[in-house]
Amino acid sequence: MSGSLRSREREMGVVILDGSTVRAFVGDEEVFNRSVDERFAALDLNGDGVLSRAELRRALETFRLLETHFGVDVVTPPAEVAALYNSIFDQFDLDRSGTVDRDEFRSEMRRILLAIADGLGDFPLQIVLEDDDQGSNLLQQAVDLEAAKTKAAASGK
Ligand SMILES: [Ca+2]
Repeated sequence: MSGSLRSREREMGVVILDGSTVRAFVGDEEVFNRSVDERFAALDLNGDGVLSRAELRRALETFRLLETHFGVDVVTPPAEVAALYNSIFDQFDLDRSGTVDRDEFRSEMRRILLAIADGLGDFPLQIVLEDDDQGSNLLQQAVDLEAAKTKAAASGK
C-alpha cells in the first residue's frame, strides 16, 4: 500500500497560515467576493442562482469542515453528520427561504473564515490542502494572496 500512499502525498500541498492570513483575505473585498462568487457558481449545479440543501452539502464536503488534517481523519457517525449539515444550512439560509442565495453565501463564508481566523490566532498552523480542486480552496487562496502581497512588498511596490 506504500505506493498509493506516496501518490496521495503528491496530490497534497502543505501550507502555513495563521489568523492574519485568513483575515487579510476576507478583508480584501474584491478578491474575497470574486473567490466566493466563483465557488458559488461552481456549486450551483443546476444554475438556478441559488444553492439547494444538496448543493450546499456538497460544498461543505469539499471545504472539509468536518475533518481534521492533523494527520488523523475523524470519523463522524452519519446521523450526526446529517444533523450538522442541516444546522449549517440553516445558518446560511438567513431568510429561511429554503435556499441559499449569493449574498447569504458571501456573508456566511465571511463569518466562517473569520471564525477560523480567530481560532488560528497568531499561531501558525500547518494545513494540508489537496491540489485536486485547484484554486477553489478558499484557504489556499488566502495563502496565495498573502504570498502575492509579500512578493510585491519585497520588490518595493
Ligand atoms: Ca441551485
